[in-house]
Amino acid sequence: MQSRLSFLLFAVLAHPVHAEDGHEAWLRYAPLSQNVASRYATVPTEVWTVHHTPIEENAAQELVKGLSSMLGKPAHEAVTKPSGTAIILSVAEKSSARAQKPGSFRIIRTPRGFMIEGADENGELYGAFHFLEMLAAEEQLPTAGFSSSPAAPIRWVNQWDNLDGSIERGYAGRSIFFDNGHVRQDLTRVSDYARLLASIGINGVTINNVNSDLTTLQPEMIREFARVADAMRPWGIRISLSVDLSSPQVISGMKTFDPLDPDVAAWWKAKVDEIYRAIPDFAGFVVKADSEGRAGPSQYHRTPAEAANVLARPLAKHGGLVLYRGFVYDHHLDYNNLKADRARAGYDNFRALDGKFEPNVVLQVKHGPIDFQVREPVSPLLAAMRKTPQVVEVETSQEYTGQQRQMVYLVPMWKGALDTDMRVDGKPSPVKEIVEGKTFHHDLGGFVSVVNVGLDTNWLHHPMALANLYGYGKLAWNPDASAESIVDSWTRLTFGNDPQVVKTIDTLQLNSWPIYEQYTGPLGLQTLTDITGWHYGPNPATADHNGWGQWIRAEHDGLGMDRTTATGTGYIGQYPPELAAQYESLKTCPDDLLLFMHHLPYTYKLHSGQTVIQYLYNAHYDGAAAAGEYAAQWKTLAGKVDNDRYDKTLRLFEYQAGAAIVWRDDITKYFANISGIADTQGRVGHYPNRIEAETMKSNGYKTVDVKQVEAASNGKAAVCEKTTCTLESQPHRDGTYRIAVQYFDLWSGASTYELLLNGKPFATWKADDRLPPAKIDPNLDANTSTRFVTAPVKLAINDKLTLRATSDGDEHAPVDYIEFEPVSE
Ligand code: GCW
Repeated sequence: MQSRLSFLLFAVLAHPVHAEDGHEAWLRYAPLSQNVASRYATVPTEVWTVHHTPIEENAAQELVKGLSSMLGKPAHEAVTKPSGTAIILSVAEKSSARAQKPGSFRIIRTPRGFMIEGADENGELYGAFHFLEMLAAEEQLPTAGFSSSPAAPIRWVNQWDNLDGSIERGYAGRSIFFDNGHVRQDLTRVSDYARLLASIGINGVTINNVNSDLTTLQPEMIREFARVADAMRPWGIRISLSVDLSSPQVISGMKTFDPLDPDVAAWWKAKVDEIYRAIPDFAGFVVKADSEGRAGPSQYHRTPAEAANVLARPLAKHGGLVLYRGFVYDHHLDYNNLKADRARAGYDNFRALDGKFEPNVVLQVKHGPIDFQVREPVSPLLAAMRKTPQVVEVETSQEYTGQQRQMVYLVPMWKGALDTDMRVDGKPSPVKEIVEGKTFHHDLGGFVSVVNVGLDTNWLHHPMALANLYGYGKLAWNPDASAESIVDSWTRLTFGNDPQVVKTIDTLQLNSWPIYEQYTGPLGLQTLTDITGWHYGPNPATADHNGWGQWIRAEHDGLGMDRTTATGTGYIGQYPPELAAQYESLKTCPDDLLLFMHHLPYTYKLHSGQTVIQYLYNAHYDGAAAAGEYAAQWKTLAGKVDNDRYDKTLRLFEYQAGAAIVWRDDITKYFANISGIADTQGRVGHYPNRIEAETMKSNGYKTVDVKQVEAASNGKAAVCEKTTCTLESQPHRDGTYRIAVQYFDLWSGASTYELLLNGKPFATWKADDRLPPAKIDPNLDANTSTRFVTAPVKLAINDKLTLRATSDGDEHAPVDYIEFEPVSE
């Protein structure tokens, strides 16, 4: 023990400079200024824990590491009970622990220092992290005592990791858990992830994709998963697995997987016992069934309850749970049926089963009735299941919200869902209290988030995206915490306490969701992305005329889904009466959900007095303009943020500015075309500063049609047919301009582009981004459309601007247009 301690101490002191690659996320323990550190002069540097269990040891070591680094004086773990001042970690006496929720902790100031007392070992760990967080955010330490307990027992994350190492809807590199069909040999990253999760109070991880690999429950795999459980256990985290209901058939060749077949029940019992032999604290199963092509009980005309129960019964004696997903819907809906409605599916499939589940089955319900859109109402199922405990599922992975290339702080959106008062029986019943078990009196319930961290050094790719993971944990612990206070702590821990840094980043984050909503899907239209593809760039046409049911019913005369009980699908009637009445009436339906609930003419006037169509235009222009400001705001922090994270964030903000313009133009053109109503401000379809590539004098470029017409200005682009090609243009008048080049950056190659003014090169860049591969041949679409913008340059009308580009592989240096953005002097 002693030698390990002195080694750790040495390691901490020998590396006072933090490498800021984002890996430490909010656990950087950056040294505090001397001034601030002196305020904590009485904080003991000796840490003592009674039992030295692995969890306690991690808690103690975390304190040693954090205190040493932040206070700049070596802390250490005592080998024998300290006689002087100390921070003492302990578990509460049995009788008082029993009265507290698992995971609770108290921090008590004593004459001899501090006592961090957990209701259990996890509580000690959470208390230690909380103590360190107070220091890192420069907060005052409690003068007497402080106590905290989690809102609900289930605080899990789901990883959609496949055993081959890929991750469904993951945007930060490959799996930290798996590679090539196996658990990775080196699980260092897994331990590091467990530490991060523990620091925000998470206690469970479902390590594999809900679209579960059919070999998941093979005996060899179970032995491999046990290694993951071993790596996470010292951080108080239990693992669970996503399982496919056809496993008895696929793994053991049984004739059936009918949940009511006794042999099938016996199979699950034996399998569960086998798992517990390898993983004694296994947390349970997550089940996606009869959903998006997964096998399910419907094949045998059995109910989800019958399926869930056959798994739940053998788990019960080991303390395991089944989290059965409410995400069950028909993805072959008939678009021509005006009563068909995917949003109804959760309630329609599960409502009648309330009371039929075993006590250790929990329904896992996405917060909205569709699928993690930029704005949705809350799922009516949450209010309908009285006898069944529920967890609400939110998505940290930004599938529909910019895929961690764009900044979207999601906590305000989640708060909106959790705070929605569903008025069950006419009484206050916010969603958070339903899942906490308060409304319907359950001991079980809580929170799940799809996270999908990957091997990227900073876990989620965009430095700003980590605020969502941090925020999810904080909300799962305490859903009453505000989005403002959460991001404020995150910023302080992640970027330091400089007031300008804190204010700038807090403001950027807090505005980011409403801004993203403005340019990607206002008025309850949901994210107007390519529903049938990558869920990234704009493609509103894909919402309609298919079986997926993410319909917006954009027609010539009107727009939106009529979900009223009076004339529509009746979805609104699934809510308790007060909420239903609010959504049913145009007078009281909030504008931001209007087109989710109603089908209306484009000329319908909103509460603000604007027409629907003009609001759509304005929102897209305002949103894109606001996103275009992020980089300038970020630049005010130059020199105040370390270079690595400064540069990475700046590049992403510059990229987002361009992506927002792609969204703006695509969607406004789509609605202008379909409605035939012009933008009263004359912006949509008129781009006076643009010169289309296909109209420029070219050497080697050829004009091509872009199939997703709105994705390219004028529906056309130019591709280079040789190795190196050029395009020439001139400004319309003298002036100072930023020159924007709109091009397509494909997954496949890395073309080089160069701008020359009167033959003299002045800007160059590479199209080496790995944007989602487009499906539409020739791969030019709104996912890959990218904007490069120069610094301001003075141009005269006769100046010759040349774009010289070199193709790479099958990326033929595609160009859409060049825009001369006037800069006011
Ligand atoms: O949002 C959709 C995703 C699917 C996902 C599914 C689900 C794992 O596009 O990729 O599948 O939801 O939640 O099951």
